[in-house]
Amino acid sequence: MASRQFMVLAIVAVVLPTVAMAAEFTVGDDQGWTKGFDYQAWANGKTFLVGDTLVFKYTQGNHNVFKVNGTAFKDCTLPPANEALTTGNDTITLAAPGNKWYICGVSDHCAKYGQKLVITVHGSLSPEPTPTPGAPAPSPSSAHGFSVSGDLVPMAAMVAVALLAV
Ligand SMILES: *[C@@H]1O[C@H](CO)[C@@H](O)[C@H](O)[C@H]1NC(C)=O
Ligand SMILES: *[C@@H]1O[C@H](CO)[C@@H](O)[C@H](O)[C@H]1NC(C)=O
Ligand SMILES: [Cu+2]
Repeated sequence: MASRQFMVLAIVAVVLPTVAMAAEFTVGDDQGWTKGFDYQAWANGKTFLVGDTLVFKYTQGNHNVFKVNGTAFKDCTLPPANEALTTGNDTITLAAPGNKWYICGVSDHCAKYGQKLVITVHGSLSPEPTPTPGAPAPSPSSAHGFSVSGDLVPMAAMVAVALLAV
């Protein structure tokens, strides 16, 4: 029966990374995109891969979303108003690896209430991208980098055990 176990593991090894691809992250989970929420704590321990999507949810008019660079992120500098995302259900596909910065441009939400998010997007199962020079790095305590395979191995083992127990 060893070959059956191998088959199960092989199937799991092939299927799981596919399932894990293209995750959709609701920024702030149930809280959505709002003032006074610690978005760095929210991002901590999450692994963002190329192809994943971020969804910024908020009551239209109360907030908005600007994609900015590291300098504008730090200083809460707003780009031209016509670059804002304003639907209240703003979906952003993470198309390329690297650091990505998002801020709210309504009132002083960014500067005073910390309504800003920085994440690092990784290429699928590939090594760390080179950070943008001069950009503030995200918290080093986050489980980025090679944690994808680190997360998948125990997950694959658990699924394999569950399948074998049937
Ligand atoms: C960052 O964005 C700001 C505002 O959009 C712009 O003025 C500035 O030149 C940018 N800085 C870099 C380094 O790209
Ligand atoms: C918000 O956007 C997501 C992704 O584009 C979509 O699946 C969902 O139906 C939208 N929800 C609302 C309430 O518009
Ligand atoms: Cu806001």
